[in-house]
Amino acid sequence: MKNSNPISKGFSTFKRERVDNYKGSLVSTSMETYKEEEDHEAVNLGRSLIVPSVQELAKLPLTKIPLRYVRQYHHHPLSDDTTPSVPIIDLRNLLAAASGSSTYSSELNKLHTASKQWGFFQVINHGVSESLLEDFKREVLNFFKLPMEEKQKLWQEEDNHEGFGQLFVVSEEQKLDWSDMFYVTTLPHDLHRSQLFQKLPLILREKLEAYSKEMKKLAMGILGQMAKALEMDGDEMRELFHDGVQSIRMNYYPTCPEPELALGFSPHSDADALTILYQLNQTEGLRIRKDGKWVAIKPLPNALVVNIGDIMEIVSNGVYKSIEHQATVNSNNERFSVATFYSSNMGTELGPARSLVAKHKVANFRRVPLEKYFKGFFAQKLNGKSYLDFMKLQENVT
Ligand SMILES: O=C(O)CCC(=O)C(=O)O
Repeated sequence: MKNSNPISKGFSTFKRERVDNYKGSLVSTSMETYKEEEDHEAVNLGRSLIVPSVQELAKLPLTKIPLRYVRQYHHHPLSDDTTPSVPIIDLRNLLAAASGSSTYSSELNKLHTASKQWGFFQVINHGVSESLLEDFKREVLNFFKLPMEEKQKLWQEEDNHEGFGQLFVVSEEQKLDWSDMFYVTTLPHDLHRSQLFQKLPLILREKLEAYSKEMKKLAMGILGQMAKALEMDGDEMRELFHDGVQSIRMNYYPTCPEPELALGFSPHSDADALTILYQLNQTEGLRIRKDGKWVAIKPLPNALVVNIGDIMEIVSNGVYKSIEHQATVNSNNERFSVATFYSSNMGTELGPARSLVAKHKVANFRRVPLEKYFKGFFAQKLNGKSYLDFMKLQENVT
């Protein structure tokens, strides 16, 4: 069933019994009971309650934000100038230099250290053409500028979270982020929700397809280098990821009249293996948690931000770390970003790489079917790194 208008829809109009039914279905997909159940939704990995458009809200002459967006402040301190900034990896030194050269070894070592200690790095000389980045950016900006009547046709539906809206909203009481997003599964093609794809503006669809292809190439290139750095069997890495699940999330953070009270994106770690983030404009907002402080990641021209997700932490048997991050908002500048999430192949089992378990002589995480893992992730409110705890084998927790 199609939703009612997301702007005029009040927070309380969602029927109570529907919420309760919904919660019931979440319990049955919880990660604690990996029981096989009849699956009528092979490609439906999640849903989220429908919430109003923040872009429309931000057009109103507000001096205060509605209570549902006000956070209780708790914040970890911000880093100061003594905190180093996130490492920068020159991919040309990895993908084009001879593998025995000192340039290659020192860049591989930087990648390994960044993935272990930061879980985040920026990549330069990544090989994605500037013209594609520019074209895609223009179309994403135009997409968010579409009139609301057009966007409504692309809004999330009650039974599936792809489209415009917010993710991870599981109750009417939950605090909301000061942002709108558009979420879509892009690869493999048979996971496309074709009814959504067909409604996208043609030019955006073309650029999205081209961008998605480049992001897969980039993710596979980085994963190959990570296999070398981890001393993991390269064939095992390729086997796990060659037909991986990719989804893309376009984020729009409008200016906010009370930025110190709101969050653009709640603290979370990503469920995937590798995320590649394109910060479309030069507005800062991304913060990562490092040694108990929030460190800002400054947008660098022509760089992409890469981060380790929970799947990579699991596959690497805990060597690489997926790091909590969040997005802040500000009163002067709107912000746009696009996150591309890359995960292992659907239909596979998620768990530590067998070649690493043999090397480490211990498995630090359990094994579960990938689809169950995703359904459990999307069924809950974002809460830092808590979802990864489901996967840890208690006796080996680090
Ligand atoms: O916009 C950002 O900087 C953060 C986005 C993000 O964390 C996400 O889309 O998962």
